[in-house]
Amino acid sequence: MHVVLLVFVYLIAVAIVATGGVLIARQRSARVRVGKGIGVDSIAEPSGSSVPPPAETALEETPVPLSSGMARTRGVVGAALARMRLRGGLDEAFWSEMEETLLLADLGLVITSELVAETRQKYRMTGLNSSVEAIELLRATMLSTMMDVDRTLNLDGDPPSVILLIGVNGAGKTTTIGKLAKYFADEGRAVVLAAGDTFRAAASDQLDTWASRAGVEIVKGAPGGDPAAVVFDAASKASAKGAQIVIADTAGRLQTSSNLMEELKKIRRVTDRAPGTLTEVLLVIDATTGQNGLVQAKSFTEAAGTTGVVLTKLDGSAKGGVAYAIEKELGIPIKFVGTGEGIADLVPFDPVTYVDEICGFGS
Ligand SMILES: Nc1nc2c(ncn2[C@@H]2O[C@H](COP(=O)(O)OP(=O)(O)OP(=O)(O)O)[C@@H](O)[C@H]2O)c(=O)[nH]1
Ligand SMILES: [Mg+2]
Repeated sequence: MHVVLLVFVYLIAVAIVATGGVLIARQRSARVRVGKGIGVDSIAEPSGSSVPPPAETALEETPVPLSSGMARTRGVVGAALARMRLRGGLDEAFWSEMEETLLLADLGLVITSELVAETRQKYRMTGLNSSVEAIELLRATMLSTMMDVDRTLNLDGDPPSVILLIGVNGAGKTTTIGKLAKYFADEGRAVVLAAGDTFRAAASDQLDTWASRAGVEIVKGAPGGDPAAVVFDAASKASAKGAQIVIADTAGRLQTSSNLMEELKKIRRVTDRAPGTLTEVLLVIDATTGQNGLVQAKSFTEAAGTTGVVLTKLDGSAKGGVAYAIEKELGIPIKFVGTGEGIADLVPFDPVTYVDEICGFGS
């Protein structure tokens, strides 16, 4: 009887220890995923750095590379062009098919026609009749537009460097800010985020969570307050604290809304008067919007002087051709690409990988 009782007590003890372990593990993972909230109105101290780095952090911090992020484009466009390469000789239909295939990547009708015409002209000069040569010339033609572009993020001038993110609703501005903040923080730079989206109620809390995860500071304003004033305050705080970089969020807006585009101009003007230097105005474009991204790029650049594009959600799109269209037509460099929702899923734009995936030379 005593033995049975002892075994029973032992089993209960084992069960308690096991359940406690699971709960502790769950709490740890929740802290890592969500991060600690920052409950200070103006400027908050870094908190993410105190979180121990368990295995999940390492997983989360492995960026999805550009080639994997372009899997959909490769599947639709790259695969078709790779098949065309194997064809051998070519005829008139080959060029129409090349045009139709590139249109699937949403390069746009005009840009696609120009690109195919240019490739075809170069091809005529080879005197060959080979589909391999033709697709290789397409690749070379695309690269000749994209290779010699300066894609470095400008941080020159009096510190802090202010980086402003603009774009339509839901493009990925706030998420990109979180990723950039983490990137700079990992490099050992002091970063202050400016919660310049004072329009949407939950926007500054969302940025707060990213600040916490990246372990950087944040300056917030009153809900409905002046976004330009928030950016000014963040630049002033960064200057006072000796922080090198300010990354400013803005509310999403349609490029057709003239009032909101005027507001962007004001943010720019006020930032120019703030301490530091406005070094980058990054337009965030959702790759799934395809050709509309080109329209957005034109309008936002007229209003706010875009210095570079961040193309987000390329992982969810086969329409990444808009990156080529933007560089070819507007000459605005694509600087970064979003390849996923994780904090590390922001990679520098690499034209060789990009063109290879479109033309079917990718892995
Ligand atoms: N798959 C994928 N999702 C992304 C990427 N970038 C952002 N997202 C998602 O896109 C959604 C919108 O992102 P936000 O950062 O809130 O977009 P926003 O431009 O700040 O939106 P507003 O402030 O409402 O204008 C979120 O669900 C993000 O997780 C990316 O590169 N890949
Ligand atoms: Mg946002």
